[in-house]
Amino acid sequence: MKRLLLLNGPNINLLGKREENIYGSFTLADIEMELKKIANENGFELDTFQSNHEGDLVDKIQQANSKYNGIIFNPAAYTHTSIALRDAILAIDVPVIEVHISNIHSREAFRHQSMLAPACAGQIVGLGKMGYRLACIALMEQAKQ
Ligand code: DHK
Repeated sequence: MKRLLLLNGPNINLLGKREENIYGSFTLADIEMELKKIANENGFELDTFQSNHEGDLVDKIQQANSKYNGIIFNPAAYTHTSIALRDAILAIDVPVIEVHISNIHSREAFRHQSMLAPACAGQIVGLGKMGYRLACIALMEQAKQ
């Protein structure tokens, strides 16, 4: 069975309650349910994991080899700071698509740079929760080839 991982970083557990004007009113559970449904309809399993701790995210990425066909990853604030997450992505053979709910390029200057994007297969920003769906579809297409 082909398998995807939906990985979310710090404060994504607060979706629906945090800065709704930027992140919308949907919750992490909404996203997880939607992606599981899309994955299952296409014959994939989808696991989910959210953590506020950088090391836990590194561990999860390290364990992804030979377990997952792709990772949908919103690293949240660690996007802009984490060399450890970038190195973890570079260390595995699994394609990772970086997703941001908001358009990081139209926000504060410190959000414009992603430490992780150069290590990722692709990046989707600014499309709200649709970005997760598009990343999921792209990884399933790639895994079928
Ligand atoms: C989420 C966060 O928590 C921020 O730290 C990032 C990202 C943007 C998002 O748009 O999903 O800068």
